[in-house]
Amino acid sequence: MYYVLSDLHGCYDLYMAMLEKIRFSDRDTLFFLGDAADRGPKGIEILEDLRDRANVICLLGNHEDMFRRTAWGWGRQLSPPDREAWERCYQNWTGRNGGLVTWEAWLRLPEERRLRLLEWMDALPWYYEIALNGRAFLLAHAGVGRYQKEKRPEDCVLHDFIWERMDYSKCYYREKYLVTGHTPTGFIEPGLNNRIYTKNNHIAIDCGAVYTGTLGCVCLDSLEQFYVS
Ligand SMILES: [Mn+2]
Repeated sequence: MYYVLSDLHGCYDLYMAMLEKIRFSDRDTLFFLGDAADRGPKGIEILEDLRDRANVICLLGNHEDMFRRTAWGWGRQLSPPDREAWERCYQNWTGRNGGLVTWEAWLRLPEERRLRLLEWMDALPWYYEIALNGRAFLLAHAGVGRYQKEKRPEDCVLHDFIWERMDYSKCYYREKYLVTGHTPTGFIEPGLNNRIYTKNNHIAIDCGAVYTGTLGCVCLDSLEQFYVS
């Protein structure tokens, strides 16, 4: 079976509880749609766990992107404009976006583990397409920003997949489901009560685990939903 998770944000225990709930095995595949770290405490542990499983396909989220940009630029001799860009990236990540806990944990790692993690994040795909049981899915962290009907995923830039917020009241693709995290479903539909949003060929799975204590997961084979709290 194929399962999708996203936005763990350091909630390692919920992640493990979900793997148990879905009885995740070597015969299954897990898509993780990004944002493993930040806000919550155990992001590095989650990232390394995802990386080390042969049957996990991890996509890049905006938090992994801020993490790798900050970490690669750290301690380098940068020209003044690059230095300013790095400062902005660092402040945005560690300040507004809850990355300080991850940054401090990363600095405590031995150098070999630090570099291995960054190199792995650099190689993460930005989106993934899969067809199963007659349904087609386009998976990305946030969506397909600056959407145009004729625009293909391969024509998008990274920002489109990891930062843009979609209009969930709109059906972008008639022939496939757009599966995303990034925007907690409570913001999409306030009465949703920490449940996965499924309308207009969107499957939005970020139930805001780090805020709500509820993690959602969807099985792409059956569209069955799973929750742990
Ligand atoms: Mn995000």
